Amino acid sequence: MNTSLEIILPVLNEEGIVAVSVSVIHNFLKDHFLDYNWTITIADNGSTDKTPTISEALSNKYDRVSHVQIAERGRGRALKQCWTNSNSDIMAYMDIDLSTQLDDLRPLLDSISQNNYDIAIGSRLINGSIVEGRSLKRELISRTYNKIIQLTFSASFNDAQCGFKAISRSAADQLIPLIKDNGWFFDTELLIIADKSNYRIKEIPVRWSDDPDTRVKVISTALYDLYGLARLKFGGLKSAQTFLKLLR
Ligand SMILES: Nc1nc2c(ncn2[C@@H]2O[C@H](COP(=O)(O)OP(=O)(O)O)[C@@H](O)[C@H]2O)c(=O)[nH]1
Ligand SMILES: [Mg+2]
Repeated sequence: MNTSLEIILPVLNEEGIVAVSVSVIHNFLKDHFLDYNWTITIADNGSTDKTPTISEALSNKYDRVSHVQIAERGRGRALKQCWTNSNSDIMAYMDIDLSTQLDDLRPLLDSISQNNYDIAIGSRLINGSIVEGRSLKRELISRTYNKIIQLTFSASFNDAQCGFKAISRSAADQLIPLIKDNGWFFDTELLIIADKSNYRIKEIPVRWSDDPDTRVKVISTALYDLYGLARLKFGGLKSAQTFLKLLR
């Protein structure tokens, strides 16, 4: 039986690109992912433009596309809710601006379905990755942030923040209830707790072409991320690990 797969597309005020991107992703999956039983979910929380109306129209146009509307903002909140409600064997998400080339989806998903990894993440910071158009400011903040994670938590992964990730059903069931953050720190929190609790994380080098149109407030997000790391270091990680030990 084919592995079931749900791809979540988190969106916030993306009326300019959501229709084109969904159509590109839909056609790509139709052509190249016959061996997966895939669906696409557009997850919107907080859009004030025409994104909800366009997303609803897309869910009517394509059988395998659906649209969920979540009351409060936060990309982490959207992923948590969708991953928790999903019935699929694998859940993935990607940024709607398609910064990561879709060709990188195959190794991401197969590492979970074929090679028994729990989580697979796109990485812009390992050998083999190609990054175009990223500003010096984003590049420096990203490298420094990931270095801090490695030094503080001896993490085995190199890029916590790439918007291109997948997780197995069982890992999501165990890990998602432990993730406190509902915003941008969600990814880092998930990865650190998983890594330190010996879940298997596969890092896939990606080809990333940066879209300068961003929802991220870079400086305040970086400060908030540091606060999140401190929260994990001074208690949060330990309590999550204790809980997981009881569970496994
Ligand atoms: N559902 C949801 N999606 C969001 C939110 N904030 C950002 N996104 C989406 O997250 C993805 C990455 O955002 P983007 O601004 O491209 O981040 P960047 O590439 O790091 O600058 C895009 O698909 C956004 O529409 C949010 O609060 N809720
Ligand atoms: Mg982007």
